[in-house]
Amino acid sequence: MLLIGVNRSPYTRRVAITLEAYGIAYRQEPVSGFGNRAEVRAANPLGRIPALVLDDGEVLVDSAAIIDHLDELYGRERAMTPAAGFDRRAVLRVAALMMGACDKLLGAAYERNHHPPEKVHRPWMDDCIAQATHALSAVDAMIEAPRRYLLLDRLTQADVTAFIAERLARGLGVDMAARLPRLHAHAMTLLEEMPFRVTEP
Ligand SMILES: N[C@@H](CCC(=O)N[C@@H](CS)C(=O)NCC(=O)O)C(=O)O
Repeated sequence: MLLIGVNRSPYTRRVAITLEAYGIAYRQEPVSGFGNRAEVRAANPLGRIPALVLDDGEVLVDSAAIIDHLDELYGRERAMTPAAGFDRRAVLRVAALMMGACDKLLGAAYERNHHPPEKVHRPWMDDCIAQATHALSAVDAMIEAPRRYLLLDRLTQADVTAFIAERLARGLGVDMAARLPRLHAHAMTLLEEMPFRVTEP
């Protein structure tokens, strides 16, 4: 399998972490959505990373769709998103909040990085960051006592998505250690685990 995208992208890293956690062999082409338009568009007509090229040449796009396939491959019963029921809904809820937070944070980053300085609308950036921080706070509040994983006493996509969103928020200048210390500590603990450590950009 070939993973297209750089791990600086939270969506790509989510897929890379999942591949590592499942022990699935893959190669990676570290291209970025903005820096390598032609290469990325060759795999994904929308020009976004990640894309995953399967061994028979089929190309999957969008981290959620890619992970859905990896879950199928790995075995729904063991997957990091449970197959059914309350546990599945609980994991999907956190993942939706955290991926939505990434979308908002990237919206802020795009505002900052893709406009001339005099055209950056700071109130819009702040609104995006506030929306993301609100979602991150909801996950921080789930961690009433220190614990290894957010849900189900095992690694799930709730942890993976919380990890990447926490990281992105810090990158945008949110002082996570001060503002959301439980989530920050959770992310730091996850970083000790192999799938998180080896995908560090
Ligand atoms: N919903 C998509 C989002 C992917 C995405 O927005 N990727 C960014 C990189 S972090 C990108 O390629 N942006 C380039 C662009 O939008 O032109 C997913 O989950 O894979």
